[in-house]
Amino acid sequence: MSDLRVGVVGAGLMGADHVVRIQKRTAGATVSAVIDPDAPRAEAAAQTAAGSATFPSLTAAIEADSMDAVLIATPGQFHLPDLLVALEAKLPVLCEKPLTPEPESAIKVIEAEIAGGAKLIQVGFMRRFDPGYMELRDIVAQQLYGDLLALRCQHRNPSVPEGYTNEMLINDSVVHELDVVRYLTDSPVAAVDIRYLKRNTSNFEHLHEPILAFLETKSGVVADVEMNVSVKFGYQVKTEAVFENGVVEIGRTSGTTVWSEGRYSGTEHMTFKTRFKEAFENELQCWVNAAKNGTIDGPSAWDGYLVAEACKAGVQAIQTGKRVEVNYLPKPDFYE
Ligand code: ISE
Repeated sequence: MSDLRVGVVGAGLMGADHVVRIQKRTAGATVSAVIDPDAPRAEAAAQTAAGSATFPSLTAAIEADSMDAVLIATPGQFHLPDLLVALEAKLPVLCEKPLTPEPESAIKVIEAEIAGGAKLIQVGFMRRFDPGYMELRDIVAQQLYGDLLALRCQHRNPSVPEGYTNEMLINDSVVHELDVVRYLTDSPVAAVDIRYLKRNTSNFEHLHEPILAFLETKSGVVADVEMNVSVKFGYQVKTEAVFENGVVEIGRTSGTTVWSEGRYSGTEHMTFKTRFKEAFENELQCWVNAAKNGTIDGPSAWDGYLVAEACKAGVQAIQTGKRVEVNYLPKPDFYE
C-alpha cells in the first residue's frame, strides 16, 4: 500500500514537531503539505519534509488534491472551520487537543461528522498512548489490587509564556487529566472543584498558581491534580493510583543516575516532547494505520466533546471558587 499523504495544518511548535515525526518516525506516511498562512513558517517546516508543498489554507491544499489525511495542529480556537472543511472533503483527521474550546462548537463538529456517516476525527489526547497510562488502565480494569479509590496526579511544567492565563490552567493543561481520568476509570468526570494553593509569586502577576483541581468521576473516584506551571526544574507528569490493596505509580523519570562527590542525581524531562515521545509516536502510528482504512484508532470527536463540557465546568470552578457539576448530552448511537 502506498504512503498516506498527510497535510499538516499549523506549522508552529506542535505542527513542526509532528511534521518531523511523520516524516522520520512513522511508517507508511509522508508529509505532502504544510498549511499555514505564515508563509516563512510553513516553508521552514516543509524544509524538514522533502517533497512537501506549502499552502496558505486547508481549502487551497484540498483543491490541489495534495493529501489523503489531515493533521490539525493549530491552537484550539481555530479548529472548528478546518474540521468542517476536512469532514466535507471526507478526509481522516488527527486534531490536536482540544477538539474545540467550547462544547457548543464541539457539538457542531459531532453533528457534521454524524451527517457524513463516518468516524473520521481522532483527537490528540496523546496520554492514552503512553505506556504507563495504558498499563495503569489495564490494572484498574482487571482490579489487580482491588477497586481504584483515588488518583493523585502531578502535572508540572517548568514555565509558561506570558500569554498563558488562569483559564488555561484548565483548558490548556488540566484538559489532559479531564480526558485521561475518564480513560483510566472508564467513568465520566461528574464534577470539578478547584483550590488555589499558596501563590507562587515568582510567576507572572496575572497568574494564580499552583492549583489543586479535584475531578470527581461518576463512579466515585476523586482525582486531585496539582497543576503547577512554574516548577523550573523540569517537566513532570506523574500519577499515583490508590487501590484497596496497593498503590501504583506511573511517570517517575528513570534517567541516568550519577554518583559524585558525596551526592547522587538523576535527570528529569524539560518538555512534554520528551516525556511523551513514545506516546506521540504510538498515537501517530495508530492514527496512520487506521486512516488508511478510513477509520480512527483513538479518542473520537465524542471524547473531544465530553472534555469540552468538563473544561467548561473547570473554568467556571476556577472563576467562581465553587464546585461545578458537569452536564453531558446523551451519547449518540453513532459513537457507541
Ligand atoms: C501544553 O499545551 C500541553 O499540552 C502540555 O502537555 C501541558 O503539560 C501544558 O501544560 C500545556 O500548556
